[in-house]
Amino acid sequence: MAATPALRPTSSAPPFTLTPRWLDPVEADAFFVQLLLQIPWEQPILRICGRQVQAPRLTSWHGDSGCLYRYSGRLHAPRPWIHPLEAIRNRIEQETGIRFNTVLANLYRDGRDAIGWHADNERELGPAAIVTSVSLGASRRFKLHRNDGRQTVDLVLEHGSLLWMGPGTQDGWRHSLPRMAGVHGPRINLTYRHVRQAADPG
Ligand SMILES: O=C(O)CCC(=O)C(=O)O
Repeated sequence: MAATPALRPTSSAPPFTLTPRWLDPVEADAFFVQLLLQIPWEQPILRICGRQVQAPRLTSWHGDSGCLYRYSGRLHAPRPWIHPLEAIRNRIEQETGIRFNTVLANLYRDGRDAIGWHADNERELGPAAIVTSVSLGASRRFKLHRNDGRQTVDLVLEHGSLLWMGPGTQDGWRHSLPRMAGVHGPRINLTYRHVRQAADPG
């Protein structure tokens, strides 16, 4: 499989690239409805400063069996792939040549749901992790901030867009999806990742 240059940033640019309308709108509509209905959404509990709080979003973790992954203070075993998640993964893999064995699905019910500043830099993802993020449903603002404080980038993640977060994004930047007044519709986000397993080199 050949890598698609359009999805790859140049060395002088930030290590992420947004492709709006990566999915055509009709296809994106169909995936959105299927995922909304088929994913067993749950509201995770986060441990913050010793307190347990409900995350302001619903999630579901899917992937190859054996891809254990620690986030929000807990070790998660993935649920099996479902057709729409696998179909989108196959499309990304065909275009990039990169293999992803897990996906975290997030459902933001409206503009009150959000995710705070963080990096997807868990040990299981290895150094130079690549995370590919597909957005469906309501458009939301997405912020990236360089760890050295020298640059902040605001993006709008629209229905059907693909955000490629290449090597250097998770170790050099943090990202967040802030609350957004006036957003009444739901948004689904899929972040495809490669979780290292015992058999992986390195
Ligand atoms: O919803 C988004 O676009 C971002 C999701 C995210 O940051 C994550 O799952 O780690």
